[in-house]
Amino acid sequence: MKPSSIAASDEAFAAACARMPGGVNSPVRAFGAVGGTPRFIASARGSHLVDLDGNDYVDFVGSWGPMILGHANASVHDAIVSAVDRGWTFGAPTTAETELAAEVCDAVNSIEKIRMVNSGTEATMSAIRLARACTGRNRVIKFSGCYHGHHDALLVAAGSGLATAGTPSSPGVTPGSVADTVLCRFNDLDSVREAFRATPDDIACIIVEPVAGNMGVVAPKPGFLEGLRTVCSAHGALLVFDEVMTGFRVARGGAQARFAVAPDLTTLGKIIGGGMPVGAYGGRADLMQRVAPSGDVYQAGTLSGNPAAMAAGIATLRALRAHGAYDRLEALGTQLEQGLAAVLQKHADTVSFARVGSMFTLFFHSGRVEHFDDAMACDTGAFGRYFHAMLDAGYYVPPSQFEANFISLAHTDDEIQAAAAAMERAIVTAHGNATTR
Ligand code: KE4
Repeated sequence: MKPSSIAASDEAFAAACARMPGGVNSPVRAFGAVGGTPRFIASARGSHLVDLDGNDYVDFVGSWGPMILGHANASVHDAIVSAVDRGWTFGAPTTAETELAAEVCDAVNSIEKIRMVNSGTEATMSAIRLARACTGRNRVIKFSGCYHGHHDALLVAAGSGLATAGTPSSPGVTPGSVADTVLCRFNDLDSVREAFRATPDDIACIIVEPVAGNMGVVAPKPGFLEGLRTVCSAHGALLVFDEVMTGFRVARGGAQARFAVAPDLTTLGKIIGGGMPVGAYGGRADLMQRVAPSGDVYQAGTLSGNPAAMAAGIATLRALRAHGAYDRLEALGTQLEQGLAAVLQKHADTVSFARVGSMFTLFFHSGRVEHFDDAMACDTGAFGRYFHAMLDAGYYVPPSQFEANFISLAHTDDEIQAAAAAMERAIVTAHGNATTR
């Protein structure tokens, strides 16, 4: 089903590019990795997006994870409107902040106290500052291919070899700001042990996506997360789980519940804001007490905890308490994977599929993707042809090989079955003659 027209998106993109870098407010949205015109969205409801030209898409991006209930969910909508009717930000405490804090703390056992911020980037930046303050140490271990937002210390490219000090991955990030950032390889405990051997007493924390979602979905190998816990405890370093994507996604208690590994600090975002700008960091009370004003670790935010955003998050997390919500998400993910079994077997030499619960990635790579080196070996040209075949068929999937797809509670069995069939056709198309877009 070719779109009837994308003339309105073309026009809107030209106007946007005249005013904003790349015509977007976050790079991945610009279709740079896949080519073509980004679709400007006019509206969304449930599992569907509609673009300016009236083309309808089944959505597997879900605003990059927050829309786990589906778009324009009635209870979330009503909660936001009700909050807005009372005035939507005061710069003063409200009970809504305590309500959302309680929802999160009650669901995530390792979080005894929490601080609301406005994005995942703010959450991870603040968590690292807190870890350094609480340990009196400087170095931070992160993993190649894991993304924790765009603050300087973690915008680090893979240096040569493993467990090496990273190099800036963006102009404007100074060598000094990444001098204490050490890069290891995801799913490779030896690279972590090597880092601790090099500086056993100066590593403040390890920050990790417990299920990587930013190199495509890469699950932790058995023992990996447990190994990080052990090595941190042995060296007095803190374990920080960046659950901005996995929090309330892969389980109500997050990946830490699914994999039964308790971090010292957790960062959150996306789903806890229900589509409004919310991030958070939290964990052991003795650590969180160091955050101003109860402690001396400074962090602040004009709109942190604003009641309209809190209302969206509270309504979303309360809706996720519904009996069977996560069983349903798991069932939809399983249905999709089973629907792909035949094509994945037939094309096992060129594609593989990774899924944890309701987040998944189709890799144009043979065999499991276990770390960033594997992900970097993907055939991104084939992925681009797959992407456009899906878009033309009415499916909005992430415009990059290195992202996660998300299933929501608004997706129906029929939509999942049809999506699997569309993915099968798109894989065949992707392997066809390479065509320019
Ligand atoms: P934000 O600052 O974008 O709210 O969160 C940063 C962040 C932190 N940690 C993890 C694990 C994340 O996935 C993210 C942001 N995720 C991307 C999607 N890969 C957001 C999409 C975008 O950058 O436009």
